[in-house]
Parts: sequence; structure tokens; C-alpha cells
Amino acid sequence: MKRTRHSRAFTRDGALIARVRAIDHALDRALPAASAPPRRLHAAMRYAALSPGKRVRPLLVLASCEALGGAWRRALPAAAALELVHAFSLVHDDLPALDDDDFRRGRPTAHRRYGEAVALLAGDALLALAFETLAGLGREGVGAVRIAEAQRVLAHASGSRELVGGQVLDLEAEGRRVRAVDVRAIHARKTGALIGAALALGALVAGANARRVRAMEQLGRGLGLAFQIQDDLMNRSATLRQLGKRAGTDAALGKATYPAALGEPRSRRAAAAAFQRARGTIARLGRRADPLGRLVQTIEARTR
Ligand code: GRG
Repeated sequence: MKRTRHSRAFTRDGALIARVRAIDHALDRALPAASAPPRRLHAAMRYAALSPGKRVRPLLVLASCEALGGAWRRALPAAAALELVHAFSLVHDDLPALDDDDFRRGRPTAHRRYGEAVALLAGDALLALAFETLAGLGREGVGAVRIAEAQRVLAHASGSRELVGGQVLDLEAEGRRVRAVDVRAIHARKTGALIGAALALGALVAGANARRVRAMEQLGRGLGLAFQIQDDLMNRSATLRQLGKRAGTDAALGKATYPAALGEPRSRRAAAAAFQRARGTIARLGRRADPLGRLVQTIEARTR
């Protein structure tokens, strides 16, 4: 199966590109070498995690840390951990038992490239590796209590009450008429929880108190909702070349999406309102949050 290149870069911002490189370096170091046995499993894990995604979630971890006065480089183990959970979720989501997709990030999906059994196991191993990688915050001088709280936040966001649970609700809603409130509940779990965890982890590394960590998590949840509404809208109108994954799949599978429940114009307004609320919250954080504000603008303007 041939590759299909993304037609547009996610960002041309030099500072963001430098951070994506730092994130990819952290991922590369966290992942086992492709030459280490079992080679096929490790090659599949590297294929899924290092493929050219936007790295939105780890970028948010770094920007959240910086917005609260931390040095963003100290948050790299948390950023890599978040991206490893995301990579696991994409590998499993693409499997024939779930969305049965054959393209992701402009390449054949992991199960197309490595077979279903190895892709399933690579997803499992990526999830386990995320928690091992998060423990690397200790090398950055983050205290054990904060690391334990970061582990709890990431585990909760990845589990049955959030990410995996959202996917089950998503499956159950397939082919049914759904109300906006139901779609919102699915999106909050499937996408909002992990983006909320990204902002919470950055805040934890920065040394923020519990109230501030919760406030950052809420900011992330709002952003996650806006992000998933964008995803729903692009799935209807964009192309395989633009997205690096098949478009039109939500309608074909009868998925619970914002446009299906509310129509396109109201969905666009809902996403814009969620971004505006996020921008307002970020502006109140002061100048140190400017990079976070610019990242959110980049996300709002995305075409893939
Ligand atoms: C345990 C069998 C089993 C399944 C779990 C966790 C899960 C299935 C599915 C997760 C749900 C999911 C994939 C939600 C989609 C969220 C989303 C918008 C993904 C696309 O994110 P981007 O645009 O992608 O950030 P890139 O490729 O840029 O990283």
C-alpha cells in the first residue's frame, strides 16, 4: 500500500518545530530499538509512535508547564508519555474490530503494516511504556509525590472512565440517532480527557498547587472538545491527502459526531466558542502563557 503525504504542514512556527524535534527525540529514546528482540514488536511500536503526527498533546504538556513558570524541557518525559498513550489509542482504534482504518498519518495503519496480532500487542506495549517513561520525571528532579499524582492523572484519563470508556460509548452509539448532549459526553471522554491530562501534567511538573492543576485540566478539557469537533468537521469535508487518514468514515459508520447531531454551522460555532473560552482563560495566565496561546491559535487554524 502506498504512502500519501500530508498536503500541508501543521505548523511553520520555528519554536514549535524545535519542540516537536525535542519531543521526537524523547520518544526515540523511550522506545526500544527496532533491533532489540522481539524485533517485529519493537519495529511496530516505533512505526506507530514516531510516524508524523502533529504532536499536539505533548506540545500542550510543554506549553502548560511553561505557562506556570516551569522550564519546558523538564516536562519532556511527561510529554513523551502522553504521546505514547495517544499512539496506543490510535493503533487500537484503527483495528478491524474498531474503526477498521487502513491509513493513518499518511501511511498504512500499524495492523496493515505488521498484521493484526502484532499491532494489538504493540498498542498494549505502548501503553505500558507510557507509564515507565513518565517515571523518568524523577531524573528531572520532580518529587515522588508529584510523579505518583502524574501517574494517577494519566492512568485515569486513559482508562474505562475516560478514553477507553469513551470509545465504548462511541461504538454503542454507531448507527443511532444521538443528541448533542450524548455526543458531548463521548467527546469529553474520547478526546477531552487526554488533552485535559496534558495540561494537568504540565502544571504538575511546574510545581502548581492542586487548585491550579485542576484549572489547567479543565482548560484542556474545553480545548479537547473543540479539537474533536474540528476532527468531526474535517472528517466530513477534507481529503485523505490532507488528513493522512481516510475522510468520510464517520458518516459511513454512522458515528456520533457534532455535525450529525447539530449540523455543520452550529458545530462550527460550538468549536469557535470553545476556542474563545480557552483563549480568554489563557490570557488571564499572563505573559508566560503566550507560547500556550500561540499553540492554541495554531490548533484552531489547523487543516489536518
Ligand atoms: C483497548 C481495544 C482497545 C481500544 C481502545 C482508546 C481507544 C480504543 C480509542 C481512542 C479513541 C480515539 C482514537 C479518539 C480519537 C481522538 C483523535 C481526535 C485522534 C486524532 O488526533 P490527532 O489529530 O492525530 O492529534 P495525530 O495523528 O496528529 O497525532
